[in-house]
Amino acid sequence: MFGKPNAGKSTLLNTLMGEKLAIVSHKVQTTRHRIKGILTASGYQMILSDTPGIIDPRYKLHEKMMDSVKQAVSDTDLALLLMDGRDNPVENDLIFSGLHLKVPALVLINKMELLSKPEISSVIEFFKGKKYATGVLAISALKKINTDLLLDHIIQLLPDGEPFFDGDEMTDRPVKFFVGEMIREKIFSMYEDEIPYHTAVMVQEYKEKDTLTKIQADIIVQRETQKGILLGEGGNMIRQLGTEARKEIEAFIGRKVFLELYVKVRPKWRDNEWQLREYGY
Ligand SMILES: Nc1nc2c(ncn2[C@@H]2O[C@H](COP(=O)(O)OP(=O)(O)OP(=O)(O)O)[C@@H](O)[C@H]2O)c(=O)[nH]1
Ligand SMILES: [Mg+2]
Repeated sequence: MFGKPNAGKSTLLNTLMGEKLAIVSHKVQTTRHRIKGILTASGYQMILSDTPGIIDPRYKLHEKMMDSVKQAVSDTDLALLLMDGRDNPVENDLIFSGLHLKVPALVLINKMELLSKPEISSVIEFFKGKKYATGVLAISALKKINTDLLLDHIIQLLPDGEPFFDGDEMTDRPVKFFVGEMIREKIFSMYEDEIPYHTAVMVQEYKEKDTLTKIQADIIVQRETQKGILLGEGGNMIRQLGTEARKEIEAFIGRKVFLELYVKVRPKWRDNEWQLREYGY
């Protein structure tokens, strides 16, 4: 899946998987890593990749995000090119052709429930003539409109092959990764302005004890002032963050969780190769 930030790629991954794997927010640039969802049914297995929204890189972090997009482009059998139906088709066309795809592609006009019928038809018409577009389909990833139809189209366009993964595997990422992502999602929903973009989360400890799982994570920010905002008055914000993230993690792993969060200041981490690597980028 490829497209601009906020097109709905992560939402679509979750809808197709029938499980929340990828974090979602109304803010742009939520996804920073490629995440694979493995969908196995009788007769097929498909590996769906969520990718970061396509942007012009301004930091090393952005470059790494775009590297993961390129990597996904180079090893896909079928590209899903997603756009917010309300967005400018010409701009999206530029991005899609810029991928220089050598594989079939379906253009997906997402958020169709927000558009009128004539609006939908005109966007579909616009993309129908494009060289890279094997097909064009209007969908709603959120309201699950045409998503079963999309699955049928995907199955028809996929090459035959042996399954790569065991049927019970759902993703290529460890639980620890999703724990960090769930904390990051709460940061995206609770804090405004630059805070989510200046933040990284690193899970330092993940230990299964008898009755609960103990997790300790660092939240990395760039400045002291941001640390103050994250903590909030008397620590009220970080407590709320901890509670909300813990509930989500407990639901995900099906166990009680003891979650400990520390906020650390690391100036300019988004441009520091060594630190980016340490934080998993
Ligand atoms: N109305 C509507 N909203 C949608 C739909 N699909 C996604 N959204 C919303 O659009 C916003 C962005 O969704 P994401 O799935 O995070 O978008 P993304 O493409 O993964 O964004 P990045 O990770 O930043 O590249 C969220 O608020 C979603 O709830 C849809 O079909 N209809
Ligand atoms: Mg995303």
